[in-house]
Amino acid sequence: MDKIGIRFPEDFLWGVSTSSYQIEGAWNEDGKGESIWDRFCHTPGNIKTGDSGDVACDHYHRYKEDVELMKELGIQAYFFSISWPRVIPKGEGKVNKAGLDFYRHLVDELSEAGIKPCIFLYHWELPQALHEKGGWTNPNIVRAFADYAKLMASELGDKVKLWAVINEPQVVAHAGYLTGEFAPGIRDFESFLKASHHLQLAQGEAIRTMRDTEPNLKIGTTLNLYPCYPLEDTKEDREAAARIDEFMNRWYLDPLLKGEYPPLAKEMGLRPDPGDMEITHQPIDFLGVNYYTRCIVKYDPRKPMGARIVQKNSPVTEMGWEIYPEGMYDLLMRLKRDYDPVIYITENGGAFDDKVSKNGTIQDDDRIRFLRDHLVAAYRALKEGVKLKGYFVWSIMDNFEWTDGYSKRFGLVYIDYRTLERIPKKSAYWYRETIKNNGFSLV
Ligand code: IFM
Repeated sequence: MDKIGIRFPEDFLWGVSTSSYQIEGAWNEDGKGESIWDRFCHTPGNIKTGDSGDVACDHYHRYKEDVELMKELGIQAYFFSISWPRVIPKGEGKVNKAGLDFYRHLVDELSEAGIKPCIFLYHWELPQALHEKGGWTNPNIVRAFADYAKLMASELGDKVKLWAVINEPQVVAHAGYLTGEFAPGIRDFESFLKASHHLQLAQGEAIRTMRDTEPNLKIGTTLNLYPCYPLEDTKEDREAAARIDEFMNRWYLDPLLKGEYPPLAKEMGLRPDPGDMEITHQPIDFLGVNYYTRCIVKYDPRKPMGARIVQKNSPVTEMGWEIYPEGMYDLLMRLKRDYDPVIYITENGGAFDDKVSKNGTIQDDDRIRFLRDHLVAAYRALKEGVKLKGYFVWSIMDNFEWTDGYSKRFGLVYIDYRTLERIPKKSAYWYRETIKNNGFSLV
C-alpha cells in the first residue's frame, strides 16, 4: 500500500462475469435445446418467485448494447458462459450453427471493444437430453463433455485465451444431486457421490482434450470456496471445521491439484476406479476462485458429519450471507500455502436492496464498501506472495439468481425487468475509477 492507497500491478486484469442462463433469455430460439434449468424453472414450485430465465436480461438480443456498456465502464475482461444446449441441443451429436454464431459474434464484439473475452464452459446448463440419460451420474457424460470442450476450443480458441472449464462443481453436485434445491432437483446421496466424481473426471478430460486441440490456451477451472473457522477454539470445533472444509473445498481442490480425494470422501464411500485420479489431476494455468462468504462450524454429534454450520450475528447481504472480507485474505493465503496456483478471482460481489431514487440513480454504497473491502483483503494477499492475476465482479448486471429468481440484485448495472432498461449503479462508476487508477485511495 502506498500513501495514496492501493495500487494493483500494471498487468492486473479487471473484469466482470455472468452466466448464460442467468442473462441470455431466448431459451428456445434459433435451435437451442432444452436445458435442465429450463425444465426445472418451468416446473411449478421450484423457483420461489415463479420466475424463469426465459427472457432474463435478454442479453441474447442485446449483447451489443451490453458490450458497449462494458466498454463505457472501462471493463478489461469479461467471463461469460456457453450454454451447452445452445451449441449442441442434445448435448452430443448435432451442432447448432446459430448457437455457435451467437458466441462468435459476442467474442468479436468484445474483441473490437478492447475487452478480453474469457469463457466458463459449464455454468450449470446441462442439456435436458443428457439428464434423461442420467446426467452427471452417468459415466458417459465424461466423453460427451470432453467432445463439447473440444468443439468450443476449436471454434473459439483463436480469439479466446482464458478458459475456465466448470464453474462451481461443488454447487452442481451438492445442490443439484444431494439437496435437490437446484436443477435437476435430485436428493440422493449415491447420485451426489457419482456426480461429484464425474464432474471432476469430465473436467480433467476436457482440459486434456482442449490442450491437444489448442496448445496456446490458458486453461483452469472455477471453484466456490469457503474458508472454514471453528466457532470456538476447541479440539472438537477445530476438527468439525476441518471436516466441513474437506466436504466443501478439498473435495474439489485435492483431486485437481493433488490427484487424491481428502479422507472424508473415502469415508463417505467415494471409490474412484484405477486411473481416475490421473485424469482429475491435470496441470492447470490458473485456478478461478469464487468467494462470497465463510463457514463457521460447531461440533454437533447429532449431525452426519459431526458438524453444523452456524451464523454469527454479523452484517449479511440480501442473500443472508455474512459479509466477511477477511475471509478472502485467509482463503487466498491458504491456497498459497497448500497448493500455490496462479489465481483469478472469477466471482465476488454482493446482493443488496438497490432502489432507483427519484432522480433515476442507484446509490449502492453498500456494494461499493463490499467490493472495496474485499479488494483490500485480496491486495494484502497479493503483497504476501499470492499469485493473484485478476479480479472479476459478479456481476456486470442484475440477473436471474436461480431459486431466488429476480429478487436478488448482484449487478453493477441495474436491470428494470419491465422494460429491460440498463441503468449503471453508483458502484459501476466506482469500479470504472478503480480500473482507471488500478486501485483506490484509502482515505
Ligand atoms: O449467481 C451465482 C452464480 O451463478 C454462481 N456463483 C454465485 C452467484 C451468486 O449466488
